[in-house]
Amino acid sequence: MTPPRAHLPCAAATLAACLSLVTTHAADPVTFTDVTKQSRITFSHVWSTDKKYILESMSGGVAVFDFDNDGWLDVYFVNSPTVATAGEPRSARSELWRNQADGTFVDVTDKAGVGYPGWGMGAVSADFDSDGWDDLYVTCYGTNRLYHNNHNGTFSDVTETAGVGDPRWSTGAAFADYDGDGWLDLFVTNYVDIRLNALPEFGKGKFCEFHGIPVQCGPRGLPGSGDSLFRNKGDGTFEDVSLKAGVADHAGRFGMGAVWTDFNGDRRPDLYVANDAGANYLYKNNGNGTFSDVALQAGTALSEDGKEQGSMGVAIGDYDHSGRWSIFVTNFADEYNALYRHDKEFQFTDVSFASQTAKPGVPLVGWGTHFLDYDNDGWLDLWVANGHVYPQADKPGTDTSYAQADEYYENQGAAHFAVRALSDAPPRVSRAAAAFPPFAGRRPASIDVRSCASAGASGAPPARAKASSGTDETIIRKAAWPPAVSKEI
Ligand SMILES: [Ca+2]
Ligand SMILES: [Ca+2]
Ligand SMILES: [Ca+2]
Ligand SMILES: [Ca+2]
Repeated sequence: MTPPRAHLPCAAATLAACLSLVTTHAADPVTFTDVTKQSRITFSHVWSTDKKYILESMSGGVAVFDFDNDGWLDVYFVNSPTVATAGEPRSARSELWRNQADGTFVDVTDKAGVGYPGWGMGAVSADFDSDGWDDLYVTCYGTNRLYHNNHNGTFSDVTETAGVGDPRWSTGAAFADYDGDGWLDLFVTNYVDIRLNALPEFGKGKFCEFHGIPVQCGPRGLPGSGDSLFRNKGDGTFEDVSLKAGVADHAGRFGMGAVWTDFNGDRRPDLYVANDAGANYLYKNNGNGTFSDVALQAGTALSEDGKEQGSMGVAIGDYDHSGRWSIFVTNFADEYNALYRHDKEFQFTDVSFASQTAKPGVPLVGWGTHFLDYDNDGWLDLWVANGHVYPQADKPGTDTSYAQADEYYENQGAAHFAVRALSDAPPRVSRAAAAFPPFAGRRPASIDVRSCASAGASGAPPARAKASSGTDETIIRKAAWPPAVSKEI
């Protein structure tokens, strides 16, 4: 058991809210309180009003990690410019906020030297060099950044030496030791192949309208980008093994969330990749440095009726106490969020409608998601961050809105979930969500960060880390587990 404590590790947030979860005992209803103001975090994501380009709709990830090893989780917010400000390298400042262990945070970005990674999308932390200090990887439109933690509050950009820049438009990223050599390897999803000097014209074309209203173009109709797997050589450098490992994504699907999980218990992490507007990948680790995509036969590639869905976020968890990791995937509006129950080794059943998680998400655009036992009843519940990509969705005739309420689903323990309202959270345009492990402030074994583009899962310890991205508003919630029911992870 985790010892009781008076103060819990506060998280943070942006324009949006920092939501705290407070329960008194397992039977009480969950309530959330916005503590952003008290946390003193003032980060605000840069945004364009009209979002005329898909490039402006995907950023806003967040990483939660203890960069200074004081036992308190700190928060890194990713920022990005707009197309109009793209030529100004300092127009968008990403920020690192240090947890002061009293419910407040302080901006330590300038000293840390992590304010301007580029056109940031998401971030993930992991100790890639096994020196005991978590490092930071930021996915970008353009070259990604690997920041080495110097143990003194500063970071060094080691991207070039490490060889993990990947100049394409990257969104999700996740670390795991896929080959069992003791060194964390890095998988990166890439999204759309798009150039600033050749952007598709707003509202022009069949993939550039929504309910008859002109909107940004894509991703359908635009070329996709392949993905990358970088093998950690243990000497500060990585080797691009995407092709030989069989995860290069020759099809050029629009990669978003990625999460490593050992689905069949052979101690070799497998990989799930959520692809926007395309079939998702489930890469089985063959144990010899290669992977096989078994998503179609496993039943986790498509919707129940065989349609490609606009997948963004992924959560992994044993929500039904079966001893197997199941998969939850968030999708676009007019699609349902998919819950794939893991029945046998690499055999899943889509139980979205039966579990009652499907319908509530249909009008919404789902992004970051987590399995998390909010009410400490022993059953993993679900959180989904929602928000449309088109500000034009607020126009009459769409039956939806740009800002959308996040959702959480209470696991009722009989393979059913009930959607619950957040009492303290107005609708927003959310992308990312970060779960704070029920660890009462101590450094967790694995941190889970998610976003528009990424995935991961609380309650499931599958991956060492995950990345994410989001948009204008990044929501982090503070999860405070009552001491009486705190639990180990
Ligand atoms: Ca800290
Ligand atoms: Ca390190
Ligand atoms: Ca490795
Ligand atoms: Ca629960």
